Amino acid sequence: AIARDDLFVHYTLESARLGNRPMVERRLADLRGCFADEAAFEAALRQGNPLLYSVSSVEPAAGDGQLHYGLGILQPGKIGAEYYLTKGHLHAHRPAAEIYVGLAGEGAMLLEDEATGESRLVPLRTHSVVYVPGHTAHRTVNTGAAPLVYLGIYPSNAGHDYAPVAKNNFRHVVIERDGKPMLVPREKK
Ligand code: S6P
Ligand code: ZN
Repeated sequence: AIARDDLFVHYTLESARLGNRPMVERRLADLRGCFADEAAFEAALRQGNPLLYSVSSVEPAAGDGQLHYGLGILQPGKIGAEYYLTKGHLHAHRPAAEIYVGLAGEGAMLLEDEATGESRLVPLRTHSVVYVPGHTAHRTVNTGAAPLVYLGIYPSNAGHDYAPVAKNNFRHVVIERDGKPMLVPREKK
């Protein structure tokens, strides 16, 4: 049977931690290559190596039909004009979809269809749910001034594949223009 503390898990929005599960932390230095403005990235890194996001996960059981979930907290900030973001990934099991529930803060999900390259920017905020289809690279961005807290629920066999995003990044970037988030094509290097 599934352990009792996997049947009921408490969290707070302040710590954004699921029970006592370990927090995986991603700092600025871990995001090398993700941001469009490399000079701004290196300049920011010379000032320090702040925590950008952390995720704690609950994995009650593996196997067909089972679910895992993770609670993420992404800090507000920008590198150049580009909002703080998560690395982004495809699921190793490509058909695996995911549900994101916004719990606090204001942000968006950048979705990119692996087959067509079509990009979409979908708001992620309190009282909203985002459906991430299978075969879709997904990255979370914080477009607000407060931490963005969200829950991601996914099939236990989804897995992470970071390699395609590490190699090609996303085709679009989410930047602030005139105080508002905007999706623009990434400039070719
Ligand atoms: C897992 C889910 C999230 C992310 C988290 C961190 O399928 O999409 O829990 O892992 O938002 O992002 P990333 O891209 O660093 O794993
Ligand atoms: Zn995912």
